[in-house]
Amino acid sequence: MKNIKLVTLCSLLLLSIPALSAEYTVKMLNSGVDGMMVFEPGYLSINKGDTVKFEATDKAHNSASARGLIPEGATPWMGRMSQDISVTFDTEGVYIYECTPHKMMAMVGVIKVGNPTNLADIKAKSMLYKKGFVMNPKRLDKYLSNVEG
Ligand SMILES: [Cu+2]
Repeated sequence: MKNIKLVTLCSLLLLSIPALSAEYTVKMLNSGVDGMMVFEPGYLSINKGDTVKFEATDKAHNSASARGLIPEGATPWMGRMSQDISVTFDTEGVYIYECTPHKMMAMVGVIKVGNPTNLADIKAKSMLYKKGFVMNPKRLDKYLSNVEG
């Protein structure tokens, strides 16, 4: 009898795991708290298995993972212009993403999923990436500074 109760309890615990994953929303905006052409919030700290919905609040934006600036083994994404896209993060680490037409204006964002084991690598690689920005050169550094080592 005791064993049956234990098995039941374990089953209930297993069933409850998916309910723990959360969904976040990041807005694509022409103007926000961090300036013109921004993702808001531009920095997010989430857990493995959580989902982020990039919302086309303003039009003519998209969300795409920055080439080579996501954890090894993670799946890249490329949202369509002016459309929402939901991305579930199953690989831990630091991700940089961008709006394809406004990357030059530093319309970029950072998501930390669980343990940021690739932070040093991302910081090093972002040096070259930032050279493509013609405005808001400090924005990406500001977001990256939120990632606790
Ligand atoms: Cu944009």
